[in-house]
Amino acid sequence: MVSVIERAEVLITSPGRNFVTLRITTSDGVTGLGDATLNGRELAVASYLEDHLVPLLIGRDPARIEDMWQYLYRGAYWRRGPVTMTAISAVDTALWDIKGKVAGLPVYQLLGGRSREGVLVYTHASGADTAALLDDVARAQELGYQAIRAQAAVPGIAGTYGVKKDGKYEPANSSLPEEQPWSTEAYLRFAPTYLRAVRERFGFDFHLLHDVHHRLTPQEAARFGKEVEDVQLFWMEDPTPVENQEAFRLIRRHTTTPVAVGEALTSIWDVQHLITEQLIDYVRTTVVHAGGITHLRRIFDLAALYQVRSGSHGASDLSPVCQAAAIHLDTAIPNFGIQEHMGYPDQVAEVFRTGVTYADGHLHVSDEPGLGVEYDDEAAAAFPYNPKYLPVARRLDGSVHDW
Ligand code: EZ4
Ligand code: CO
Repeated sequence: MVSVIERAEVLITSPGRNFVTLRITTSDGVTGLGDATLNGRELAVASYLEDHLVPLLIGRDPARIEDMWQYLYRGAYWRRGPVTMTAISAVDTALWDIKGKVAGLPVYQLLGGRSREGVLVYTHASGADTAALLDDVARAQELGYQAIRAQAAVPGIAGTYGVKKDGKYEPANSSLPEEQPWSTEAYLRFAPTYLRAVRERFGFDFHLLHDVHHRLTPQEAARFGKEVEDVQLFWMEDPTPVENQEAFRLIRRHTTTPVAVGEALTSIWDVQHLITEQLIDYVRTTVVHAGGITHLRRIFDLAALYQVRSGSHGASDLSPVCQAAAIHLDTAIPNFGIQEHMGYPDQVAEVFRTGVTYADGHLHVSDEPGLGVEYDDEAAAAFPYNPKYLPVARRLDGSVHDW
């Protein structure tokens, strides 16, 4: 008897933050997991899966991963978009998990095997001011991190992106979007000073990263990149909003600071121009939002032709299922660059048992078949869905800015 997809369940839980997970079960009793979390829009993906994809999956061959991707992508008629692509990602990831379990192999082996011993990760350091940021960088170094992202609160700008409260950073933290003030002028005056302070105190023997988080115009980003060249950033992330890929050419013309883009993008077509015109250095698309392992591999292969390396998003809204899939892919691909590793609220480990381990600034895959992640339904039931939104940024004159 050929194995077919017998069941597909959409699981929603909130162990410290919301996660949506797809679990596919085959007629042989093999299960696969896929992350389907879209921060602040969770139920839209849950409905897309439950109402529109699950009925299409039942009875199909779980081994035909590529065909399933084409069927769900082309079959939607409507192209791309985060809700559709996150739903497709969940199916794709779950099928890779199943294929690994059926083969008795970890997913990285199915992707061609190991290209590296461990996956270099960067962690987040932040502070309410420069002194607090420096303390947090010291803490990250004590934990062995060799790559650290630095963000500090801009004086007078409450809720600056990326700053921890009580040792934790969770931007999706209110039941309606928090509105936060933004001043580009204040940021441009302040940010170079704390990045310099980090290098003055800790030197150059580690990778320093910074996330601009879409806040600057291309010209402002060019000026910022140029101004911090002496700091030798590993990258400046999302310097300007990415809808207009051509905008990055202006930044490129003015600065040698490397550029990383892609966490909010969902397909190879969204990064095609950025990659083929060599307008970026790192592509940050992820398993969960860019069409699963199948499609992310395609993006990274295109990137390799242009010496663009991977730098996948790995914030806490990407579940341990996405993280495990990312680490398998990062382990296998030739043009891996770095992987974000933000960590999770403590309760997450009660729901998701992951084989991914951290040591000396690197994450490591497990050799369990498939992705190596288990989902505990009983633990998950104790954490019901809890609606949360990302903030909205407003300029000091009250107009909406990119958050
Ligand atoms: O704002 O994951 O680099 N990391 C980031 C994150 C994103 C959130 C959005 O859901 O930019 O903090
Ligand atoms: Co970012």
